[in-house]
Amino acid sequence: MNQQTAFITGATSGFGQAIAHRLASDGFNLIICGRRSDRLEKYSDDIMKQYPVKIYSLTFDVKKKSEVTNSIASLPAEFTKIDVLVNNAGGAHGFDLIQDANTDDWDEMLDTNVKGLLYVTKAVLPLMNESKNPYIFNIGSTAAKYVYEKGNIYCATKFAVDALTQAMRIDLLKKKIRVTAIHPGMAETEFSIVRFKGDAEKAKTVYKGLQPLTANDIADVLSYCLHTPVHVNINELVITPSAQANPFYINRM
Ligand code: NDP
Ligand code: 8X3
Repeated sequence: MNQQTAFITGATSGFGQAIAHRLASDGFNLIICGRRSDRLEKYSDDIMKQYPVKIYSLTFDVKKKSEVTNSIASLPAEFTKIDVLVNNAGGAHGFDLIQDANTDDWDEMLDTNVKGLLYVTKAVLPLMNESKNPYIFNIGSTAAKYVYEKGNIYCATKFAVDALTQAMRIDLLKKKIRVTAIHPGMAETEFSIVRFKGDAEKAKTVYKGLQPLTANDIADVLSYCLHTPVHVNINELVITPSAQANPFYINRM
């Protein structure tokens, strides 16, 4: 089989960065995306030094429909057959009761986690038509399964990702595209730093007294799903640290 290509959003940090490394080690060529182009260039160089793969960086904001469409339309010919789409870009902005929240934070989460995922999917799908093993991963969250205090809009966006994953599995059935939702629990990335608007100390307290998931744990699981036989579709995986049963029960030492 020719070398396959994976398109990964949110590859400048956390899960996306780890998934890029993992899929390069699995032999995939990559299209890595994010807004921080300096990081994309650096990670691209780092990965290509380690693995014999080709990488193309695309800098765009998933919230901006025309940026998404134009960036994907600008891909050079050798990157226009895509096998794997990883919809990972996203995050939480603010941690407030609904009555106290900043509505700009709501827009940021709804536009990124829901509409951004849809814009990217719509633009990438035509490039998956020739793939022999087309696969879409949507990164949800335990917040797609449980609503917790002050999670409100973030949880709503991840419930939407869960619903959209089910919708894609139905609508793309005849195109033979496998679709999997990966729903992680507590994982130490830049997620909490972003949620708490740059307050790294506050972000650290989220993981105090427990061993959180790492980005590599999620990359390993995604790679496992991808390497199951093509007649197998793992619909969803909910993955927490061993010290977390769900958002409400956490065993801190
Ligand atoms: P990070 O903050 O480390 O990474 C987020 C990534 O998303 C970055 O690469 C960022 O790139 C990208 N991104 C964010 N907004 C945009 C945007 N508007 N346009 C383009 N790219 C964007 O967090 P994680 O790796 O933890 O998060 C990845 C996904 O996993 C998110 O969807 C998050 O909700 C989800 N998740 C995280 C969990 C956790 O505990 N860490 C648990 C469950 C789910 P850049 O800023 O360069 O644009
Ligand atoms: C991130 C995990 O627990 O903050 O999606 O919702 S949590």
